[in-house]
Amino acid sequence: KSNKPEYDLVVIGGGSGGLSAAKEAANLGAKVAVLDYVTPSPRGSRWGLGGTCVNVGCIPKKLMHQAALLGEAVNDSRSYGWQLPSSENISHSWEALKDAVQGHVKSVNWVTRVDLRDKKVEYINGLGVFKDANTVHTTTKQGEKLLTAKYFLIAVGGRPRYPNIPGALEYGISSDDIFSLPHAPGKTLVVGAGYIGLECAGFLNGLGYDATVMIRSIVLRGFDQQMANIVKAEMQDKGVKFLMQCVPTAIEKLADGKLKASWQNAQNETFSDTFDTVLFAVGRRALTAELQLDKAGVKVAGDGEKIDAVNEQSNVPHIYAVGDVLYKKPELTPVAIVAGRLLARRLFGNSTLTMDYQNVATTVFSPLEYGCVGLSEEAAIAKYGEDNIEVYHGYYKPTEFFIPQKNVSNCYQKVVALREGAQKVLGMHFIGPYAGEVIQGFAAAIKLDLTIEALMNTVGIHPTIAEEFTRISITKRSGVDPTPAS
Ligand code: FAD
Ligand code: NA7
Repeated sequence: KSNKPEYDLVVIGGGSGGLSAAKEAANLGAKVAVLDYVTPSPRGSRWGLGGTCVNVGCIPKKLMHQAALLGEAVNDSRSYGWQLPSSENISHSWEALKDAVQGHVKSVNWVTRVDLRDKKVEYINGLGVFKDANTVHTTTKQGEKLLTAKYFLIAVGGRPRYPNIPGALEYGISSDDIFSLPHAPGKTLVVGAGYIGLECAGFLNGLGYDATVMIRSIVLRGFDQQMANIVKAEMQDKGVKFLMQCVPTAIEKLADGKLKASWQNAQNETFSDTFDTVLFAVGRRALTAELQLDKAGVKVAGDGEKIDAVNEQSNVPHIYAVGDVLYKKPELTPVAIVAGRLLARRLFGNSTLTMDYQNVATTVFSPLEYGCVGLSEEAAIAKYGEDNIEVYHGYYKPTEFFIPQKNVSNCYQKVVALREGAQKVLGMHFIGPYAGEVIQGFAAAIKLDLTIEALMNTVGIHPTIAEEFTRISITKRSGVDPTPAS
């Protein structure tokens, strides 16, 4: 028997990053296997091939956000002349939405499987565990299997955390469960104010459910805090409730099946209320403990969990990592996809191109979306000093908001730039409809060293909301009121 490894590349985790690397490697002629296994959530939710984004992340989230936006559009449309039945006669079916979303997810699972087959990537539905630095062990329906490879790629992503309080695991749900919840969620408590918590509370409120967000400290840690608080203000205007500086202490099930949530505030005062659903969005845990990394000699970062890789390479030279499992890298699908693809090209395609993790654009799909790229105002000040930063900002009024008299008080944009010379743009922030679509193109401009001068010399597309960025003129330093006159 030869000592040559069976595969060129074994990928552990068939999500955004793992699949991208596997397919690119196979395209370049490598012999590749992908292991993907989903451990059911504490509530028993399970799903197919494709990872978090497709099954319990970006995709079902965006669809439910869209469902909520359509509810708003139904109301707006009356003022545009649509003759609709009275509001009491318009209702929304959670079951119909859930079925449509799950139908789409299943079709993506299927297409993903076919794609792997076409590209000659072997898919193994089993949990991968390192046996040693050159061997991964797995158990499938067909039995036990040992896989040897020249290179390994850890792309296991993460799963929601639960707070360590009585009843959390038994009665709470997470983003792993909400998109396939068989019954309407009803009155919901969302614990956590990261983007996942806000997005879930936003679409639940938009679909007509009573939604409360419990916040331990601040909203959207890591994001520009002025923008984060405008996102919160708009959610409040739309009816979402916020419990500030509170942490949950227990979840109990009452005789009528409802959930009693207890919590305390910063003064240690205790409160409780009943809910139909309690959704935890308190962060995610990287799935490295299950891998037995010590057997392969792979070290984890200071957080005891993630992998601190350099150009996706771990401390063991032939073992790599991409995606959410990476330490201090943006946890976003396109980041995992691009890093995986570039890595495969370096391993099998003579490429030297490495992943640029800077200036990655992202969007919070809150009811009024928040898109951003680059530095927040506070990060720019911390890096360059207040005297060296110019912040341009302004409120704006989307044309389509006038007729239905929608709330424009939270439509706001901000450009953070260096103060000197042509004023290099460091960050762009936009709250409004289609914020992701607005920001994407500007992200390319920032990669090409966009300046305020170039932005001001760009001719807008009228009437759009994206053109607002070409009309910036008011600096925060000037103290001029950034509210438009009409
Ligand atoms: P994953 O996609 O999580 O894939 C890892 C796979 O590996 C999973 O299938 C897992 O079951 C499997 N696995 C784990 N351990 C093993 C093992 N030992 N053996 C075999 N298989 C294993 N990103 C965006 O860009 N835009 C968004 O709008 C967005 N919205 C989101 C909304 C929600 C609710 C969530 C939870 C996430 C969202 N994300 C979004 C983040 C995005 O989903 C992740 O960044 C992305 O999926 C990470 O890809 P990955 O390849 O690292 O891991
Ligand atoms: P985030 O962005 O890590 O946010 C988690 C939120 O939950 C945040 O508001 C936390 O407050 C809060 N939190 C964390 N632990 C607790 C406990 N025990 N009790 C109450 N509140 C808590 O996670 P998401 O789930 O939104 O997103 C997952 C990942 O995707 C995230 O890491 C991003 O990088 C991408 P805090 O601000 O810490 O006080």
